[in-house]
Amino acid sequence: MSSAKRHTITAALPYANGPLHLGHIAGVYVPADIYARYRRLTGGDVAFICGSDEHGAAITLRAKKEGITPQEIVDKYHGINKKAFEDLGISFDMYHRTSDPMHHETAQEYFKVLDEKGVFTKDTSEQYYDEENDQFLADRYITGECPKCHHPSAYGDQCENCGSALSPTELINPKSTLSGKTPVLRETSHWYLPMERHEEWLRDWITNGKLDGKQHHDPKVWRKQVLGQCMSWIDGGLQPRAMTRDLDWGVKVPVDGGEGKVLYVWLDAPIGYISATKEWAKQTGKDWEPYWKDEDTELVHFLAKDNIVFHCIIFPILLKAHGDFILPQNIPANEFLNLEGDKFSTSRNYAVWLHDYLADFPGQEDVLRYVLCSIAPESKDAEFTWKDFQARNNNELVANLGNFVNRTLVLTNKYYDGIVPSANEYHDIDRSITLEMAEIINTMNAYLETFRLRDAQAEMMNLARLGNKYLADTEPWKLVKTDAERVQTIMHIANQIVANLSLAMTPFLPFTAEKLSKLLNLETELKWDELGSLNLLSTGHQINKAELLFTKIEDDIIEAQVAKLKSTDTSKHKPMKDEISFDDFTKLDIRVATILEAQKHENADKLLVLKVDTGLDVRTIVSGIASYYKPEDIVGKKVSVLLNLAPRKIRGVESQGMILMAENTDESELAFVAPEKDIENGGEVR
Ligand code: B3M
Ligand code: ZN
Repeated sequence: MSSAKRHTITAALPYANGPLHLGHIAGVYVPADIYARYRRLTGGDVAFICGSDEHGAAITLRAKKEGITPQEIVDKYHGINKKAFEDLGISFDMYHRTSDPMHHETAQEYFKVLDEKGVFTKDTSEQYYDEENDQFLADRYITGECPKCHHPSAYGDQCENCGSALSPTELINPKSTLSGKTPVLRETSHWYLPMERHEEWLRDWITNGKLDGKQHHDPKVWRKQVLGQCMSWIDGGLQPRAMTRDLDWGVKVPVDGGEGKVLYVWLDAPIGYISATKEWAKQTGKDWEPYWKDEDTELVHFLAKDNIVFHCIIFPILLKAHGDFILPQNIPANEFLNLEGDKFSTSRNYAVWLHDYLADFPGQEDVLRYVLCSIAPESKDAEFTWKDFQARNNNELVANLGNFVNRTLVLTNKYYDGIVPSANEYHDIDRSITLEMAEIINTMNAYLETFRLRDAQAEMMNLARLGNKYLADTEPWKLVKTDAERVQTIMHIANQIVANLSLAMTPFLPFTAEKLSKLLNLETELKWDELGSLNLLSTGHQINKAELLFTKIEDDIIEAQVAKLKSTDTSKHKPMKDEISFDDFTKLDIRVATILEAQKHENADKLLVLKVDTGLDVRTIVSGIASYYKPEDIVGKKVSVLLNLAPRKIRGVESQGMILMAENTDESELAFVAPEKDIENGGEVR
């Protein structure tokens, strides 16, 4: 049992650039919530902290894509995500946001302390620059091949495939994500964190759990893949890392020379945990500082593996370099959850969104919590399938947990009008229940203490299995006519197991725990250290009528979800348009043509104005291909032109027809559609 007086538990701040999907929930938020609830139940003074991460390229790129401002993007998704967490019972004490002025002040104050302490080095270097968009490129503004694992689309600051932290100049064949073009190099200056200076203490802290010569934590309780990723990063050689950016959206650099620059989002966001704690403390009349500065506080960060390096290396350096702050005791990062054989993908819209699940499965929040905890990717990537979701609900929640509780409550109402009967003489089987229950509870607690939440939940379910087996072995429904006293004992014990279950399930299934507490008519909250007792419900206690805790999920519901997933997955071609007749097609007059001239549209960056020889005439066509082609590169190219499209003015220029283009669904590439042999201008496409 942790001896810490206080528990500061953080969950990675989701970017407020889109809705949450089940991969986020399984990887970070259900595990964090289980742990926070467990710590509260065991009497801990808990600060469970999260909020929206509202800066960085992830936000501004999404805003650009949706044609709205970054503030509008974060306002939209902060609200959606905050409500979705609440509806799933993720019990944050504070869900804050990094666009809040109080966070800006906290982050700027923190930066000034580090700057005054000489923690940073100031350096001028060549950085990638997109001339077309007049912007330096960092983080998600630039993409290229990862130098470590050769994943084709790593970001400028990180490869999400192998987790490596990168610098843009390390990328192979870099491209601007704004223009798609190869960027140029330009000089700029930034504040750098010389991480190599921290290698020695970091190595000792991570491998031995030691800090400043004292035992800080037990490294054996850290997950192997976390240790592995940290050590490969340290062994790979820590590099200086730019902690400021040439951007206008973010926390402004608060010292001279910082004009036009903001804090790197991975400097700003983790400080968001601290500012959120300050906000919580202000709202609850507490002092925030012990939660971040007192050695007697256990600090734990919940996150997914692509955030390990920021929480195990960069943020600890920033915490230690500041001097006032404690370091995390554990970072139980999860691996990734995949979906029906593929990766979750926001950009491809390939996901089960949390808000969709909550709308489609009202009252079944705990089913999702249960399934995601059951398959949690604690040591390796895991898979969510709708079939497995259905099976776990029907075979485990309904047939095991729900069935045991229902049988006990129904029989207690049937035999005793809902009054818990007395326990008479114990048989061996009764005595063994106490022992088996104690063993299950001890094992569950041990798993909870060491962040093995999936195994802890499985132990909780073993309580239901124990109860079902007890009823099956004692068969009170057969004895009730011949041995009433014996049945009283059996039903007394069965009710005690149900009461233990109602308490043990609380961290995992909070909604069901509350419902069951009402069915048991529990006036006062049971205490966690009472778990294992066979006297939680005193003889004579009146329980309420039985109600089903879970309901079977039928095949048609699952089939509809699978179909929905396939239909919204934009990566496998957009869904086919409505069927047309051959006559409809013959109305289109498509010809082979040649581009004679090409120039940029003077009023629109994305447009080119083309002079095209169609074999019948030479005409002007305006085309939205400026992001993919330079005018000088396409003169003389063969193209296919839709001739008989009604002429229309585009930004003041009349366009007479349309150039046919082929485009990847994710808009990663676009190309002319042209005959693969030399067909003359005017040749018909049919
Ligand atoms: N916003 C989550 C991500 O990388 C990131 C976490 C910040 S926690 C300080 O998707
Ligand atoms: Zn990589």
